[in-house]
Amino acid sequence: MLSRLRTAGLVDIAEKLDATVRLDFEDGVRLFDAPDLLTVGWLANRERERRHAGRTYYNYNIRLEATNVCVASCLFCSFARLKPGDAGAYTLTLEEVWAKLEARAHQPLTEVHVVNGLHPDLPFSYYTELLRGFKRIRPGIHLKCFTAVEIAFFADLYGKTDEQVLVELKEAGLDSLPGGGAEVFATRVRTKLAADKCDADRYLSIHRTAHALGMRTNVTMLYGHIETHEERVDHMLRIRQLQDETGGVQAFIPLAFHPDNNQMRKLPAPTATDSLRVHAVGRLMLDNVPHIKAYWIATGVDVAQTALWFGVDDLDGTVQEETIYHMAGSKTPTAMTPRQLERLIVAAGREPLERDTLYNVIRSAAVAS
Ligand code: V47
Repeated sequence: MLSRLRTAGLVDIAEKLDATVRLDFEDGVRLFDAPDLLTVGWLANRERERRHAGRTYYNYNIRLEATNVCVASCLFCSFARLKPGDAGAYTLTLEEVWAKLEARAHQPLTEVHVVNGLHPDLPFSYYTELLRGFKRIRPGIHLKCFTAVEIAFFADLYGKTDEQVLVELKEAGLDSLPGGGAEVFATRVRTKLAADKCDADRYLSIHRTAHALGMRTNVTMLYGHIETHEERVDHMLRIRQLQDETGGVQAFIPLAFHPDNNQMRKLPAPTATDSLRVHAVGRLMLDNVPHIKAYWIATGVDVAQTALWFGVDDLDGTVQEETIYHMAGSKTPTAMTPRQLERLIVAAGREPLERDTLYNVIRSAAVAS
């Protein structure tokens, strides 16, 4: 391997990793620029195995999107509709959203993941009642709901501080925050793609506050559009900095840009090799974040499975009811059963473990081929 590392120009990075010396900004850019993807992947896999050996996590979850009405006009979004009444706009009643969870009474779900549009007219009680209803239906279920962007929007709309919003949602049953809305932190990209969203500092500050309140969060990065390698590394380093402060980030989730039915449809989707590389560099740069997740709905199932040798130790979960990516052109199934996930993991030579949202192991599967 030494000669391969030498040819790839990555010996010094391998040595730093061996000595547990942190990689810096330039190292990150070099990992993106190095042509030899397999060597980058090999390094990332070493870091993955140091932390998790072959263990690979997934959970039994459901995704619900209560409304797609959204005052923001993010260029990459195919899901949102600006106003109630616009073609395709929907807002479910609380009873309709709860009914979706009730319909899954037979499934041993452990998590509900909710992301909504930024709806201008709903009362705050819609969200608190939504959470309370979920807990009434399934008292033990973990509620991973509302991105930091939604928290900022609620604070501005309802005249509360970010912390007040988080406290009130927590009292109503919120357990953790999903990682959506991070997009790319660099101002150049964020103002072009997602001008209406809260800026990077506020996104990170909301995660900081959530951590101080005892909640865990995930952080994403939308890649494969107009961002540079430098901007990707900058994004990762801002997450690393937050994590040094709080330790509350559970997983980093790169999200592959999907170009269908949105204002960026002229751009191609990222390639498989780019997807593998982003996950691998994420593992290498984010030395303090425990898990790197390949969201199979975004990467595609085959790439997610291959990524288990490129730094990834988590495949999200069963998902079910996904719309954001399928409206943007994802060709994956919208759901996978635990058995399907386990088969994928075993076929990749890894060990499947069903986890809850906080990475407590629920079941270690012995899966037949
Ligand atoms: O923030 C929207 C992205 C995110 C497109 O926390 C798009 O466990 C690609 O955050 N192409 C929402 N991406 C999804 C999300 C998520 C996913 C999986 C796990 C977790 C977690 C969180 O979806 C948005 C945005 O970055 N998105 N449109 C698109 N056309």
